[in-house]
Amino acid sequence: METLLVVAAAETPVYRARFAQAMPDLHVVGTDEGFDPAAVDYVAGWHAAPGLFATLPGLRAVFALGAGVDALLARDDLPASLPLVRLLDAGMAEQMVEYALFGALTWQRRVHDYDLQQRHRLWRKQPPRTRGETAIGVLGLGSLGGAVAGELARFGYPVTGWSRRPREVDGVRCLHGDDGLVQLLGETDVLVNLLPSTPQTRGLLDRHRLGLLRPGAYLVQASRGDQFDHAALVDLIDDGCLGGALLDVFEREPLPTDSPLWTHPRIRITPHVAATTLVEPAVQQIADNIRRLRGGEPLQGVVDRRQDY
Ligand code: NDP
Ligand code: OXD
Repeated sequence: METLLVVAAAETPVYRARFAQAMPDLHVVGTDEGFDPAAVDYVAGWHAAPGLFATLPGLRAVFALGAGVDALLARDDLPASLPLVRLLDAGMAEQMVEYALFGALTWQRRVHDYDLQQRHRLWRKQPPRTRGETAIGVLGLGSLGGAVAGELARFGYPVTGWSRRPREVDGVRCLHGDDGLVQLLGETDVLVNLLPSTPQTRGLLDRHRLGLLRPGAYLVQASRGDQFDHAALVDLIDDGCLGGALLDVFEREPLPTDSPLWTHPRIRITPHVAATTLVEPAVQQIADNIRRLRGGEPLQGVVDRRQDY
């Protein structure tokens, strides 16, 4: 019988039980109990102890319990020949749509302006903004970005998306390439970043590129914290060039308590919860992939090691 090792910190018992139920023909073990490393065929998890994969000689595939695989790719115990498989949507796209919509509405309905006024008991109407005049830019048009771009367009926002290769998303103007990025930034009021963290995207939103956004624009940063310049963001907001930001991800998580981002009146912080992995769809997707692997069928969500996502 094949063995699946679950590595999911405090959630290990929950995943272990659910995998065992979904795949009775699989021996499911967790890092919270004793297991024979030589017997492990598959790992499903995140935050595996350093070096763990090197102790599993029979490992056939690693299934990430998340969409982003930058942390797994940064490890030195995961050979490039081993299939690394990530979650595709698995209930996260719907949550990400809600998060991006929350950011778009925060800018459109001037939530930060009115929050500041409320602090001063100030009753002052600001000029209204319509959805039609709120230009949304979405960086990344994959499982999550594609859903976000499409749903925000359906909600009535003019949406432009950007990807590495040419893409088509219903109702969305899709751009690619360096010129496409410059064009998107210059026409965007609300920028939603859903690019994976790769050598090409780390530091992408630097001072120069953030400065290309429309005056007063808003950043929704939901992918990874190493893609934007924190200090430049604060400076640009303080100078009035940008209107604020909704930040879910940071270079260091938890965000250190002395970070100035915590107390900035035009920055809203959430603790990496824009889209949370849901046990049921995650287990179903991984179980389906294990069945595919056994049947010699192609797996869904295999990471392209040449592109790092
Ligand atoms: P996908 O791999 O499905 O999509 C990635 C998109 O980014 C694709 O459209 C891809 O282009 C584009 N892209 C990648 N590299 C570049 C580049 N150099 N230039 C331009 N476009 C590029 O990823 P997901 O949508 O599933 O997830 C996106 C990210 O969201 C994850 O990597 C993770 O970091 C983050 N995330 C955050 C969560 C949170 O709670 N905050 C939860 C889940 C995920 P192309 O279409 O051409 O391949
Ligand atoms: C993910 C995440 O990548 O939670 O799934 O950030």
